[in-house]
Amino acid sequence: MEINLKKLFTKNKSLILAYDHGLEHGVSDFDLKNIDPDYILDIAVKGKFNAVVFQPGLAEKYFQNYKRKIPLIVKLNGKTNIAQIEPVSRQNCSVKRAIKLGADAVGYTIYLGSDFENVMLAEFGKIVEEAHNFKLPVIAWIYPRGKSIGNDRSTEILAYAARTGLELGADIVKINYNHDAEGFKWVVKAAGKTKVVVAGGAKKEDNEELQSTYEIIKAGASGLAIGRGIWQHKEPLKMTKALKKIIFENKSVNEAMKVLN
Ligand code: FBP
Repeated sequence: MEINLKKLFTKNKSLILAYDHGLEHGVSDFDLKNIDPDYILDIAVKGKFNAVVFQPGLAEKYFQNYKRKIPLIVKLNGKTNIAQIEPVSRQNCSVKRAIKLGADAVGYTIYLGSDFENVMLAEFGKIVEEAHNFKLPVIAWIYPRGKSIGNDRSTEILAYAARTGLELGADIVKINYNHDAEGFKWVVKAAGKTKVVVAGGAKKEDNEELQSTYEIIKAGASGLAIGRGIWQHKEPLKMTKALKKIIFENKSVNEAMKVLN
């Protein structure tokens, strides 16, 4: 079945604003400004992001005035970082509830290689089936993690993560980048027709952020699903503009840096 990804892409590329950190990391990522979901929605709309990612609670309480202003991706699972156990993240929101909340796509995290990966793989399969019945795109965050995983950023394991997204029917797979610019071409290849977007990670220096983005785009990835690198930035809209130069306009790092200087 062909799933229409048009809403989430511009010229076959995508820049998504992730904001599920309040659950995943707790409030330690936030300051007085970015703890407020309205601040994030304002950036998402003014920056013309391809979508914003929320857990269902934020979607319910903050997104409702933003319907049709910005596409919404509702995360269907999530966990805190408090329990020091093998990583597992169970579904907390149904596809139907996500649709009621205005979702244009749904997301789900799989900790590949965890003792509990079987639970997440099975749950994800059901989500893909249900979401695709509603023609809703599905995004898999696939993070190799847990005691069986040695190096969670090796090119081999990232390619496995990307491939897992394809095998399970994800329309988009969100993975980390390991700064192996050549090797990442293989990672993207492994994802086949599933599109690859990359997580931002902890906020970096501007030129480092732009350089990584340049490399992943050159490797064939479709873009970023970035959080902290934008909303922890002192000028989020300028950073957004700089990233867009690389993602949508194929500009160099130097040209993108001009936006920030
Ligand atoms: P960042 O760009 O801030 O890294 O956000 C991407 C993201 O995947 C979020 O959607 C998610 O909450 C977080 O990273 C997960 O972080 P971790 O790798 O620490 O589990």
